[in-house]
Amino acid sequence: MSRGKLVLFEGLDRTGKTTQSDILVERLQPDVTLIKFPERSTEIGALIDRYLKDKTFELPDQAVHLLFSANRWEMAERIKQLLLQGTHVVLDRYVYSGIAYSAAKHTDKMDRSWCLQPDRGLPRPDLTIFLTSDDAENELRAGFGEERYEKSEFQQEVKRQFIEVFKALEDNSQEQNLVQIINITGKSVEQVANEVWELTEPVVRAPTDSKNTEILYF
Ligand code: NYM
Ligand code: MG
Repeated sequence: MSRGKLVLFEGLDRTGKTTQSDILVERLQPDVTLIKFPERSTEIGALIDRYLKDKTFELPDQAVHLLFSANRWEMAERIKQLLLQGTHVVLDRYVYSGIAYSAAKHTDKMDRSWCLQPDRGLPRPDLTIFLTSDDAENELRAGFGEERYEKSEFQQEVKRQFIEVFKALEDNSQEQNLVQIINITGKSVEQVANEVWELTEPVVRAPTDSKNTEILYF
């Protein structure tokens, strides 16, 4: 049996990741599970949720980074088991968000390579779709600004960090085309969903060979 595929949506806040992951999950029914990070329902997730919502709740940047990573690790075994039993897993944010948002803070010594270390060994997506928009379009969307990090200047720095992380990880990888970029500017939800499907269909339909039975890892 071929394993399920791991498909990840990344992007800035309010770029439609959640909408697009919901649509993709509908298309991949019935053997598919959606996992969103941060997974706010665990105890670690509850701390993260409080940190994001309560701007007076302070934690050292390093500690926050490790909490986000720990939150992925507590779901890692579940993700592996789902893939091995042939279920596709769609992720709404993951390792790249972890690195991009933390590195954008420019905390001393906390560069991108520091940020990647705690995530080493996590299952690696077969396809990552980065939803991006022309400058600041995401900030006009409803709800922007409610949580920590949802500030114009910071988002631009996160965007820059995302691009750098993708470049660095692609260069070090044997795999090709693991990261695809969709610019959503001026596109309808349906148009973006169609582009997502064009990228995803070949990946989920890939034949069973060794590349498709073994899980990739960061
Ligand atoms: N975020 C998310 C991080 O800073 N590090 C991470 O590892 C992850 C997964 O959480 N502004 C940030 C990015 C978002 C915030 O995510 C909440 P969402 O998708 O808006 O619920
Ligand atoms: Mg958000």
